[in-house]
Amino acid sequence: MNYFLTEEQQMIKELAAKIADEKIAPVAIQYDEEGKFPHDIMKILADSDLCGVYIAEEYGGLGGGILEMSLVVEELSRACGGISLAFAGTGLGTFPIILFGNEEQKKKYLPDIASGKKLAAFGLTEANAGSDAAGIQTTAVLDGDEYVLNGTKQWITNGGEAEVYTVVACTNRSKGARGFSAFIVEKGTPGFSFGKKENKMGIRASCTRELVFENCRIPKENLLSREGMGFIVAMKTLDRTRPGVASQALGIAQGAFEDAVKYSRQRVQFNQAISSFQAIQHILADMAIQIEAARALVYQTCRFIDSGAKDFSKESAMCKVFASDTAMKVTVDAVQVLGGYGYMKEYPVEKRMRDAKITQIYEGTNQIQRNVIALELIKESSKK
Ligand code: COS
Repeated sequence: MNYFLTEEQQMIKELAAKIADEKIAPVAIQYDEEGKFPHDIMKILADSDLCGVYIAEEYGGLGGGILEMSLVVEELSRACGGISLAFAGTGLGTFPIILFGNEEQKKKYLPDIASGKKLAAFGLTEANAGSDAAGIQTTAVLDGDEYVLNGTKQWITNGGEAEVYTVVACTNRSKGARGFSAFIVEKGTPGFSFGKKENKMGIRASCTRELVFENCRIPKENLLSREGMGFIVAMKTLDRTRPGVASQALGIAQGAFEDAVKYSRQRVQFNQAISSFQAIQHILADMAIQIEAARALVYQTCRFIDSGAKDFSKESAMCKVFASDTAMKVTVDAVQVLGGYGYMKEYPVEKRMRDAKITQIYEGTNQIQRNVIALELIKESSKK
């Protein structure tokens, strides 16, 4: 399908694809087994100027938008859904600064992220605040010229590896969702430490840790936007980054599809390649249909967001649901096409299946996405 990418978008996609094929695919299984964080791959992305594709040129980026970011995530995820997350998780941690940072904050943090010198992470989730994001307990209390943070964030992508953290904490409990505020916290700040590295089913090359704040004092200049805006910062960030999760899912599905087609042409049973059997052909055809439909929805959503649209929570949630459900179905079917070999660790499809699962869960479960979509539909209908 021709998606009429601009020359620059095509170049970005091809560059990411080359890195994926030459540098990531050969090490993906090893990184998964060892749970190794891909600092070396991030260095390659940095040297190729890809770390800042979604950051404005004035802050050292390439000046692209959500589509450019998603093209990179898709291509990297085609090789490894875990390694790609060092890049995508940094996007999640950076968007609060892009969207709500003042000039000083942008100048201070964005150039180092754009150059790949620093990674970022986003701290919202807590042990008792997952889908119910408004249930967070971490507090930030203004004391003189500093905020004092206390609490623990859970399952934070790039936790411990990133240098820049955007963190949501409660500044006024009585105000509910309007009582949260978002802050930038730097690694190395006294009182800010990390929990152990989580042992995960998939995306094992990505690093997931707790962020622990114990009387952690940060300058009040690190407040993003103003007090009370933390929930909005989080929601507006997620509206922009959920297409990135969709792109990760899309890339994982594409990789599994390519594995399945290749294997079906090589594997001989009953004296013929199994690709000649209609039972296999129909599975491959269904995979291709779902992947192309997901790609069309993801790219169009990205373009809609990049066009300057005001409200796109529904579309963003739709592409995240559709692409992640597609990734789950396609990767399970890819394992089926490879049969016993698909179940073995020397082939990458079982890893792709494990990697796919998280895309239905993080940045808001697919059940939460369906809630968001339904509430928007009802809201739109009531206006007619
Ligand atoms: N953009 C702007 N504002 C938004 C918004 C959005 N996408 N979504 C909600 N808001 C605003 C609402 O308008 C409301 O504002 P007012 O206080 O002025 O009325 C406020 O935020 C609270 O919204 P709401 O009442 O809908 O909040 P809920 O507590 O019901 O939660 C959901 C809404 C479930 C959608 C939210 O908690 C959510 O997205 N949960 C999933 C969190 C998630 O993705 N976690 C993963 C963490 S990152 S890996």
